[in-house]
Amino acid sequence: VNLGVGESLTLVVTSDHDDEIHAHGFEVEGRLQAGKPSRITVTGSQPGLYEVETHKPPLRLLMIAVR
Ligand SMILES: [Cu+2]
Repeated sequence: VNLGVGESLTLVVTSDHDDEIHAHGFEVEGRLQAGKPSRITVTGSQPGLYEVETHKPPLRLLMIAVR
């Protein structure tokens, strides 16, 4: 996913188990409750390539390229 500096992106994520979602580089974290959609919003600031992952277990969901 590409994101311009100053642009925002909202992700809606539904997990089948309780988990945490973490957008590295943006330092945005959210709690995922089994079966319930959760949303996090990130805003591009520093150009780079950043990972969005869950923690239980560690799972890469997507990469965000800020340009
Ligand atoms: Cu993390």
